Amino acid sequence: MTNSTNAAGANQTGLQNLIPRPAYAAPAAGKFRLAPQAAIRVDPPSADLVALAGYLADRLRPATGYALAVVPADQAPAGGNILLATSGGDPALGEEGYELIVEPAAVRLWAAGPAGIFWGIQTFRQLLPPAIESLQSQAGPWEIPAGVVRDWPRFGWRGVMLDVARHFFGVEDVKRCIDLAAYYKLNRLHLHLTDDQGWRLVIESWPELARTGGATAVGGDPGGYYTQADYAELAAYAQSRFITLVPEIDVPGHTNAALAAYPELNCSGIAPEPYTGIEVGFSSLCISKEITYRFLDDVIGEVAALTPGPYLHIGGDEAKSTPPADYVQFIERLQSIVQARGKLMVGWEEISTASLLPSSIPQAWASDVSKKAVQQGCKVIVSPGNRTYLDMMYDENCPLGLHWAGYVEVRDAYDWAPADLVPDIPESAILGVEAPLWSETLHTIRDIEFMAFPRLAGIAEIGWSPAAGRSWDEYRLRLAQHGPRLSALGVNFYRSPQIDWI
Ligand code: TNX
Repeated sequence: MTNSTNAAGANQTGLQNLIPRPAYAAPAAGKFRLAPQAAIRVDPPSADLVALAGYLADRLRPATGYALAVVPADQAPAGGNILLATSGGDPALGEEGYELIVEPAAVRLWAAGPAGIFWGIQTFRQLLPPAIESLQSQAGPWEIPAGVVRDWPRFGWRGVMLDVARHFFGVEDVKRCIDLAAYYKLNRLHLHLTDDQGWRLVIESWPELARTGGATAVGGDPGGYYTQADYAELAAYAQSRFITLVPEIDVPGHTNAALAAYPELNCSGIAPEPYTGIEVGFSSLCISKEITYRFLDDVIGEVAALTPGPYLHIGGDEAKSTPPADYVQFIERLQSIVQARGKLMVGWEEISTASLLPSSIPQAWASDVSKKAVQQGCKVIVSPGNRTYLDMMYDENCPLGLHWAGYVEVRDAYDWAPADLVPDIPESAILGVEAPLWSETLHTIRDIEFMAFPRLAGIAEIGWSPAAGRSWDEYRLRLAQHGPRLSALGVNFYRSPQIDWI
């Protein structure tokens, strides 16, 4: 950011407290005050922009109590109003970039397309006082400091993963995760839908997967599953927040729930007991049986048809009960199935030992094996366990989480660079970052919030913001200012002792 300091005690304008830190921001003199009669002008009055204006109005109405009418730009003056415009947006800012100009007289938000407008709206929300996020009416004034933000993302993949298999989380919980992710400009929600302990999506051609496989969860807790209508609703909700849903069907390991539902998927022909522990690596689909591939084609076919986004994650991790040669053959055959269903295959880093299409995407989490995929022309998602795993305990007193990858305090999750992980994986081979939240120890949305926040905000910044000009020392000051925002959003966040919360 230019013309601004961010030292403790300096005059903190809203522009200096944005997370993710924008590519460019410059303060100007004066303030814009949102007034009761303000309107949201759209140019052009397309369905996309009218929907985005409605989304913005919905965010602002509860706290302000203002009507915030949505009107075509040519039917209301600029003065006192907020403009959302794709006509005249600068294509150089890219599909997700935007320009926000705040002047005392008006607010103008431009982008080449709707995604940029959506991310610009998140910036605008963060410039308003934290109380704007309250669902109860609050006293204003609703002022924001004047200035200019020109902003675009560093990486195209800015993800968060939720494990709904170890414990199940319903549609409303997932929608809340989507909304909170969007606030920090994340654009991928990876849903880990299947594992040893539960199968969470109805597959019409194999109904016992959800019926039997969905009944269990870790610790004997209640299971659950999404109907296909639930799943479609989540995908559409994510899309309305410019987040692409990435479904994961984890094979060939992590499959006890499927193997328990269908004995014929086992090499022995005998179904195992349902599993509610938290060990990994003991289950495998039967690589040598043809029915395994009919099963996969049916499952992948239904999931692909339900999924609007281009990606389908096939897991592939910790297949310790699948011999390595079988594993490679299996992944290569599965890659053809995913490709035939029109999707790009994503898999955990272990898939890198197979022969991959350059469009297949490994997700690095524990080793440097993904460099084998980079050598094949693939791009990688980085999710290092000791930095991005939101299920790692913050410290030894953390009431939730695991610690096999170490304790991950807020600084650990923020103070690293994707290109520094593996020398053979340069930034040009990195698609982006993702923070997985595994749910062995989590039961409620409050638990999810506690583990995700505030670490997820830091991961989001690594995904969005240029490296130049940001550092832990200044980030921790910005993050401190987000305490009241997270509180107003009702988020049960971890009050890390590394942050001087205001
Ligand atoms: C490793 S990361 C796993 C998951 C566990 C997680 C717990 C990865 C691809 N596999 O099965 O839930 O550790 O932190």
